[in-house]
Amino acid sequence: MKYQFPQGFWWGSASSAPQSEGASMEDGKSATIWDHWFAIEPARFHQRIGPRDTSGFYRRWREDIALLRRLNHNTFRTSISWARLIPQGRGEVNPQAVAFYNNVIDELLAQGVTPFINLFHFDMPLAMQQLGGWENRAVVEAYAAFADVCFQLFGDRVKHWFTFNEPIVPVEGGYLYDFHYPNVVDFKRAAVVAFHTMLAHSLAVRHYRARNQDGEIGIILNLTPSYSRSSDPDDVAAAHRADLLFNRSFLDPALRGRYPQELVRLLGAYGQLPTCRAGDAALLKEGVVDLLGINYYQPRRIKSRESPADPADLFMPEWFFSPYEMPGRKMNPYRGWEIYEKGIYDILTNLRENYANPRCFISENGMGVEDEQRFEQHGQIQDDYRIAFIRQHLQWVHRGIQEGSHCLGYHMWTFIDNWSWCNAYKNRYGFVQLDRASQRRAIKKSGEWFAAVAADNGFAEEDNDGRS
Ligand code: BGP
Repeated sequence: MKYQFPQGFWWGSASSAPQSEGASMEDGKSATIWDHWFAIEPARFHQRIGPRDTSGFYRRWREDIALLRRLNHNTFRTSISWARLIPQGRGEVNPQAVAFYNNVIDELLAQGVTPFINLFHFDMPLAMQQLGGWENRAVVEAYAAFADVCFQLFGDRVKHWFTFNEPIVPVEGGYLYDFHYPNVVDFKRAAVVAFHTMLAHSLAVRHYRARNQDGEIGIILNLTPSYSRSSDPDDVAAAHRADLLFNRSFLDPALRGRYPQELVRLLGAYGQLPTCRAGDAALLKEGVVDLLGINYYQPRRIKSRESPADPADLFMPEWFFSPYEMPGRKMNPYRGWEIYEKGIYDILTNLRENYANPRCFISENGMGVEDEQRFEQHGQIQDDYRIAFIRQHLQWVHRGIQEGSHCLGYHMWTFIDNWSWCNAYKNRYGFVQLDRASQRRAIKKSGEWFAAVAADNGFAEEDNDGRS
């Protein structure tokens, strides 16, 4: 049997400005929270490698786009750095940044690779964070103005826009679990950040639509399907609440233009709701997307708590559930994430059955592996585990499509080994190997496999190399 994908299926990969550009304080770019955090707490970063030290896309864009072509990508997602384009967060536009992004977009198009452009990938300009970041509505306005500048400058050629990548991650990292700057642990502030992010999203969507540029605008969400340990009603209720807090908190506004009543009631009961102003509800309604990007890495397994939370403790999502370590689960031990391929299909099914089957695509899926050089033979990394990972996920995507899901593409995280936040270069994700010292690039076996799949628009079941 052949897994044949619909004509025009998007084959590609995703990247982001802060993880690939480097030149993080050059040519007029100002600091983001990552530059700042690294400057004050370098020990929080694996081997003290910070955001200056990337695969150097800012200088090597032409070479990298040639590699995208060799990988047979028909689409590629990256982001525009707000701190590069508008160094103070609002006001003056940096002409060097305009020239850079114009070059990248024009070269992608010239090579037959359609650019998908995202506007925020965890990279808050420091100047904006100093105003309070997403807690301050002035920053919401500034972000929307930045988005509008991007539409104005690049919207003649870019037809697929995304307001945010994984907007819940800065909420979790920066305001709940201490893995992003500003390292706050405070649920109420986290809820404000989450709410204001969706207002910023909606305002950007409003600006985009006002321009009538004949393209589409979406958002990229990391969806983590919640599976309960058992059919015990307490486990099921716990999984349901985890789903409300971690998936539906962004999915519902993005696809339905409003928050789930149940979530509003739950947070209201604990005094954790952000303040809503006149006009907010109407604005959220305008934020319903044309296209949903789905990042899928891992499921969330849930059990009920053994004892109720102590009201004297800090209010946290875990008041409502406990994480469950399922015996026998398949793990990616390097990243500590469970691999559960069927999750990708469950997401598509949920979207089809409960969200009117939106236009969507897999915008990230991938496997970070440590010490990949040990798999090198004759100068090429033999990452058969990555090929198996992709193939097994794609089989479930294929099944979802056959059952009617409106899934338009599959993008891998990521094109070339890149800087992964606090993990820096610990785990490698790319189709292309990066030698950090020499900056030499070499296509891995998975890159060749993927290029063949893209050229064929599918792959045969029995075929280990993906060639027919
Ligand atoms: C996603 C992000 C990416 C990327 C990826 C891998 O959450 O959108 O930016 O980094 O995960 O995760 P990590 O880098 O944490 O290993």
